[in-house]
Amino acid sequence: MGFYQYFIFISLIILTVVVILLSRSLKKSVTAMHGMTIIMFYSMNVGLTIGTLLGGSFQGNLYYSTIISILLGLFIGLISGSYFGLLAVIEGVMSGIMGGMMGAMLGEMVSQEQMIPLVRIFLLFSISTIFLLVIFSKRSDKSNKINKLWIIKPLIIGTLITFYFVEGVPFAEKQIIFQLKDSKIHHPVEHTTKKQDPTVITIETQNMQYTPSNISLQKNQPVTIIFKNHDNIDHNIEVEIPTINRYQGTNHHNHGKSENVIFLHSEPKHEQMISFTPTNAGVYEFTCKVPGHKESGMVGWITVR
Ligand SMILES: [Cu+2]
Repeated sequence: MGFYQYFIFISLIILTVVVILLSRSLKKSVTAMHGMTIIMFYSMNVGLTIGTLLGGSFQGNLYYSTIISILLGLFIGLISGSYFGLLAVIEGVMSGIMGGMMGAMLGEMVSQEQMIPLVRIFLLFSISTIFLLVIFSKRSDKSNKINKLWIIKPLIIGTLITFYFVEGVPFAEKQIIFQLKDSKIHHPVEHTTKKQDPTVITIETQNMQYTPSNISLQKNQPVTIIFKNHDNIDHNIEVEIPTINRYQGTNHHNHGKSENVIFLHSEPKHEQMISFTPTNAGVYEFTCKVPGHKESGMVGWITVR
């Protein structure tokens, strides 16, 4: 948890207080149906914001980020729906749980750089709840008392929200982007300049990328592949390639893969290795089988000559 995470959490706490206060003053001029819809919208988006943020920040710990996001979503739905009655509370609680759960999975599956714009989108939706409350309350309002009040207030609220998104959010995002860059500088992936035995090839993963992603092997020449995972999340390599003399050094699990499938799975900050001799020339695609990782760019190619 860094500055960015606290910034988003404090924003959500302030926003929830604003939504609750608005609900209290507008509950008479908002219909039950509108109230339910607004609370569903709010809880779902806050759940998604929290879930994406926690899922992305604690990658590799999907269980904990999901549980915490669900509990926070539930709590937000419970307190924000309270002025609109029991149905709004039920709606809010369920939406908060669902948003938190889906957000956590989303945050787990994307890279930390991709998490930042997603959090911003869900945050923007969450804040839009203020406008929904104002719009729906006006429509059903019979007296002009509240309307007069809201001639000035939309300007103030609009200005505050614009300032928040133009100055506040980018400032907080810069802090986490610095952190992410910093972690890359302090733990650099050693690139291929190191002289290595030609029969030992190291494939490393960092930020959902294989380095190198293109490797060349000699037909009928034994090779050892070392798979080093620098990320905070599990990764693997699976490739269908005809081989003989397969010897899997450190991976003791039998994954039930067929004869011609090479499979290396590595936990965060761990490494695995396998030795084999490729027997057929060709180009073989390898990918990470963790859901979403191939789509995020975890693809590479082995060329056997
Ligand atoms: Cu992966």
